[in-house]
Parts: sequence; structure tokens; C-alpha cells
Amino acid sequence: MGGNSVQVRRLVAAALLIAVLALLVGCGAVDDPQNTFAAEGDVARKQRDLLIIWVLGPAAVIFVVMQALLIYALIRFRRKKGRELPRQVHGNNRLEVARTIAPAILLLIITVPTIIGVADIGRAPADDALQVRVTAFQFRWLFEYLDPEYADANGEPLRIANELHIPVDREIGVTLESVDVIHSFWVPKLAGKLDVIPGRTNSMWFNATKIGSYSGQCAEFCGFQHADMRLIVVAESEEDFEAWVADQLEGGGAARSRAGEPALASHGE
Ligand SMILES: [Cu+2]
Repeated sequence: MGGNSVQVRRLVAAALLIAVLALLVGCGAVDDPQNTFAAEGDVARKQRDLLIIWVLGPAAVIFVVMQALLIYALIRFRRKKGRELPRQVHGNNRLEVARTIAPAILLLIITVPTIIGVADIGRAPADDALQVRVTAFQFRWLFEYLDPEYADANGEPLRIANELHIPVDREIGVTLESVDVIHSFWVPKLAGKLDVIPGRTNSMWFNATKIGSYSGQCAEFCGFQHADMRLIVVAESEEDFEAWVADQLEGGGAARSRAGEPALASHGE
């Protein structure tokens, strides 16, 4: 019997260790190019700080404290032969008031910044934002720069597939459209996902606050090659971005066909 319980204890310890490791890896203790917690954009940062940490943090603390109290009470006051009921506190006004006011204050502390954050994340893009139309289709992304300054000599917008270049620290206003099935646009370090739905135009804003390449992917199962529907957002300095645009426009049709599928040229006209 003794040996058996030691074995069970070891098994439980091993299972716990594996669970904690999985949790740490999942949370990005190991650096991951799509780690939501390593936010490099204002939207992703707000989602992490306000919606994950600010709400989940207190909830986790309360959960642990309440479960500990519950387990303590279950063991301490468990039914035993000859034991009287413990002292009852029903009708204790001070306790009742305290446990009504304390959660109300806590909810207020959580609610106010959360609502401000949600409103800011969900607002329309700023007027001076860089306008990009994102078109999703099985199994690629097409990015079109809608501002007239990024059009070529024929007035065609600059287009590129799968690799979106943006200037750092500038707000990007994105409209999302799908030509076939439902996809989901997701660049975890820059912003949370937003569905791309046929027949409907969704919009969002985001920015990158640090120069770098940010990997993203379609986050809605959309067919057999869904896993290949990845994208990269390259955030660069204003000068590098302008140079890239000039280079792309100079390449003309060649750059566009290199960047996008020939079939895409007919879309969006
Ligand atoms: Cu997809």
C-alpha cells in the first residue's frame, strides 16, 4: 500500500510538471514569432494589458483564494459523528455589506479601463492612417495601398501578396474582404484577429511600434492549404518604406506579377 501511494504521488508530480511546462511554452517562455504576449503594436499591447492581464490577473487571484477557502472549509468542517454544526454567520450585516461592496469596487476597477480599451481598439482608423485593402482568398493574402500617392502611372494601386510593408509608428487603416470563404486576419504581435467574410467589409486599425518583421496567418480554417496561408508584416522606417514603394512602382507590372497572382489583377476593378 505504501509503495503504491508513493507511485501515485510521483505520477501526479510528473503530470503537474508537464502541465506547467506546456503552459510556459504556450505563453511564450520560449520566444515565438507569433507570441501574443510579446506585443509590438498599440492594439496588441492594449489587448494584452487591458483585456488579458488586467481582467485575467485579478480573476486568477480570486479563483485561487476562493478555492483555497473552499477546500479548507470542506476539510475543516467535514461531517463527523457527534460533531455539532459550526457557528452560523447568516444575517451578519457587516459581512454581507463587505462582500457586496468589495466585488463592486473590483468590477469597477476592471470595467473602466476595459471599456476605454475596447472602444479604442474598435474605433474607426484615423483620417491620416495609411489605407490598405486586404483581400483574402484560398490560400493567399493580397494587400493594396489605396492612397493615391501609392498608385502607379495608370492609377492602379500598388499591390503585393502575402508581404505587407508598413512604416513604423504610423497607423494603418485596414479594410478586409474575402472573395471565397471565411478567413481570419491575424498578426499576433500587432493586433488580434478579425474575420474576413465574403460579402462583407470589415475594418480595423493597427500599428507597429518597433521596426521588424511580424509573422501572421489565417486564423480560420478555410480549406486544405489553410496552414499555408501565412503573411508577413514588414515594419520599416519611413524612408525605407518610401524607398520600397518607389522600387515596387518602378518595377511596374513586373513587380506586381512577382508579388501577386496574375488572376488578381482583375479583382477589385
Ligand atoms: Cu484562410
